[in-house]
Amino acid sequence: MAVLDDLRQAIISGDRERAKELTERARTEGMETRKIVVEGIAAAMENVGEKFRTNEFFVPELLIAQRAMKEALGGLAGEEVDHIGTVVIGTVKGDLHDIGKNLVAAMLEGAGFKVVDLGVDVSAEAFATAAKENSADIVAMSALLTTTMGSMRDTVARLSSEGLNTKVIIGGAPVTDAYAREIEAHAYAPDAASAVERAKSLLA
Ligand code: B1M
Repeated sequence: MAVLDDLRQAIISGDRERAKELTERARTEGMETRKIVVEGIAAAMENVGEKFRTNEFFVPELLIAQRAMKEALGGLAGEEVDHIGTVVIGTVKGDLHDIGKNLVAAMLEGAGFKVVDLGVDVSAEAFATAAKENSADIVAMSALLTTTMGSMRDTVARLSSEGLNTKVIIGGAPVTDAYAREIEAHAYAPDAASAVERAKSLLA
């Protein structure tokens, strides 16, 4: 679809205004929100991630594309969809990396979850409070620093000490499946697409 091709291109090249305008146009044309997110916005960011991995893009391009992604998501504001579950997501305490987390959040939203994004530097207490307030099915945590991974353990412990039976999914470059098992998180996902798959299976 031409509008989605143009939207992906606008995000990859970091053209914020065009990204928002194209998202709004896709919506006006009656395209499903999920399709716009999955095939437009998230697909563009996957491409950006790939360019980053192959050294075609560096940090500035990554950040510029991320801003365009946010603008595009803004073009969907106010859209009501039937949600399949609620996810509270954030980057853990002490950690300010949010590009991967935002990608995971966008993919979850595209898959039909209601996503409550707490941003970065999120404490165990803040995760627990938000999980309670939003009756969350899932708490999703991202960490990019080895030094902040411990915060995930603190959050799992906090959710448990507050008697919340919210499922926990974790991810981020230094995080592993073994670590998830060690801290008794319910799932680990290596990338945004598998985060969606794991989250869906946690609802079952
Ligand atoms: Co920082 N940084 N950084 N950084 N940074 C890394 C992570 C690092 C590996 C660079 C390096 O040394 N080679 C290193 C960490 C080393 C370590 O601990 N192992 C590092 C460091 C050291 C630091 C600082 C300490 C640097 C300093 O100040 N001395 C500092 C820390 C600040 C802080 O957080 N307190 C810092 C700062 C920054 C910037 C602000 C400049 C910027 C972040 C901007 C932002 O996010 N808004 C930044 C960046 C951009 C990076 C790199 C270059 C790129 C990270 C990224 O966005 N990747 C990174 C090096 C690298 O990865 N090559 C690096 C693209 C993104 C799409 O991938 O986030 O991995 P990623 O997400 C993936 C998966 O991991 C997964 O899905 C995503 C998409 O598929 N995923 C999940 C992520 N979260 C998930 C959650 C899930 C499931 C999957 O479930 C809930």
